[in-house]
Amino acid sequence: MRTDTQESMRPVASKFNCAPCRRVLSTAAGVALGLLLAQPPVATAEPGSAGQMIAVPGGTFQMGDPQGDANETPKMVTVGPFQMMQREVTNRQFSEFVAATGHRTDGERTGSGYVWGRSWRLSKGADWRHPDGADSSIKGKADHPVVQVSAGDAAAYCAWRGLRLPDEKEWEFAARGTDGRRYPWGNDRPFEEQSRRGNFGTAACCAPDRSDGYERTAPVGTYPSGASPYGLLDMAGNVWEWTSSRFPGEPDHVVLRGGGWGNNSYCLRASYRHGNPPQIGLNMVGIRCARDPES
Ligand SMILES: [Ca+2]
Ligand SMILES: [Ca+2]
Repeated sequence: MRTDTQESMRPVASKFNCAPCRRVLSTAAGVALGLLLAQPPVATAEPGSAGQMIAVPGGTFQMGDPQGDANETPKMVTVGPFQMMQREVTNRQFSEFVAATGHRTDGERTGSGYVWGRSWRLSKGADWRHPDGADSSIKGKADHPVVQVSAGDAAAYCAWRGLRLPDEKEWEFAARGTDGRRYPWGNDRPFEEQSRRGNFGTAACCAPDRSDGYERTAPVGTYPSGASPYGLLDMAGNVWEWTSSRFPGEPDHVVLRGGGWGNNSYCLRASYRHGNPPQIGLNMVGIRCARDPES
């Protein structure tokens, strides 16, 4: 069952309705989720420019959220061990891929990409080098996450690095571990007591918040207090991340996870699911790669 929350990411202005994004999670419910069981990150050195890979041990966890959307009905899920990039793929990293392979993104081929204003609009000339439209650029944003990449572009990038996209079970496990926490850092809201745990939007869905100095993307890893139990950064916010999973019941849509710079706390929850057509790029959607453990 799809909801209007999911429609909020769809690039169809007439369908835009982010009302569910305004849902406020009760503090009592958050507290009731219990104590957190933080686990130290286990990092493995990564040669080249792929960035640091984090070893995620795998295990069994409750996927979903009883207070979330209908498609978040909790169920017990087991994932095997894998590794995942500590940070989102940056413009610098993606430019290395393009320089080496000549890859042209779907946005470059079609000559347009979706840009968020008060709604999603298809912007001529928007692509990964011009994330917010033809007149924008990535100058000074080498360490910001690459955006305006399709699911195919994301998979091609990961493959070039010898990696792959995570499926959504792996993604959710990496984001929240096994203790049922709502967000990567725990159950506290993304911004409390001067501690900002990610790059996200205002409480009034779905508007960017420039109070952190970043109206749209921020350099990857800017918010260390938002780390997941395994030490992954920006799993909530900054940019949504493509997975390799098809959206249940909608095989033409691919699951995105994590929320972005324009979303409020409801959409930043580790269990929140959204589906998009795989061929489109948006200026709030990026890449994080995974791989199987080294044998
Ligand atoms: Ca911001
Ligand atoms: Ca993210």
